[in-house]
Amino acid sequence: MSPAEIEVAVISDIHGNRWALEAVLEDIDRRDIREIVSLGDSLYGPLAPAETADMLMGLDMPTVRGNEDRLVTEAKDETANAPTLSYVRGQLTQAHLEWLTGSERTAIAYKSFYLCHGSLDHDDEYMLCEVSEDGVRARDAETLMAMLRSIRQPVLLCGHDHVARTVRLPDGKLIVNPGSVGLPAYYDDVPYPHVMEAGTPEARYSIVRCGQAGWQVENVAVRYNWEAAATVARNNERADWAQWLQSGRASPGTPLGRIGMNGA
Ligand SMILES: [Mn+2]
Repeated sequence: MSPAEIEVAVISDIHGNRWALEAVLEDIDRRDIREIVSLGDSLYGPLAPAETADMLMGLDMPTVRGNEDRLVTEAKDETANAPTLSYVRGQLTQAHLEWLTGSERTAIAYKSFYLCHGSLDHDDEYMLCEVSEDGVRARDAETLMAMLRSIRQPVLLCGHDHVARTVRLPDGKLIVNPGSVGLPAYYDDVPYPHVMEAGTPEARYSIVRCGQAGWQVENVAVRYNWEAAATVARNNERADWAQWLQSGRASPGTPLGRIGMNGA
């Protein structure tokens, strides 16, 4: 495949939302895009982890492992104080868990793409922004160029913060975060309390192409049945997830969860 012919759909952070995944895969298929890569955090959440795993296993695409995937595979039996984690573990078969364990933390795909879930070194650290006591702040170009110095591929694909964002660096590299297929907003308290939000409930993904004009990114937002997903979240005692799914917002002042997204 020469660079001029590359067209790849990038999906990330599905979080067991099979309704959103189904809609995104249909959209990708409708556009006749054949190549898909996935950036991890595929199954964790109070939704439909087993059905999501079945769909993903059938796709056989380059996939990296996210922090929540690691949490799911490394969880011990004593997860009583982590009801969502224990729900996910209870739904998954041995085959699902083996598939989840099979992904590496980083990968190279179609020669031009370097895949990671969070930052290059940590699956639970954001690439494009940093969180401090003062809030969430975008990393500047200098910092990002230094972080990517060892990467030879022209395009870095990353997820984890659930917000679609593309950064073109002065050295020519492109960083693409496709946003989240399955969870458009969340509150988390690690490393400091913060909110991430897409602002609308649609499922997000990106299409990355290389043609005569160089690398181009198209961000896509797909409508799907988020009420169905929210109902399942509510039935699994996660009113916080239900609210994030329905609104794409997790602002203070809206009914936030008792615990953060990573609070398991
Ligand atoms: Mn993550």
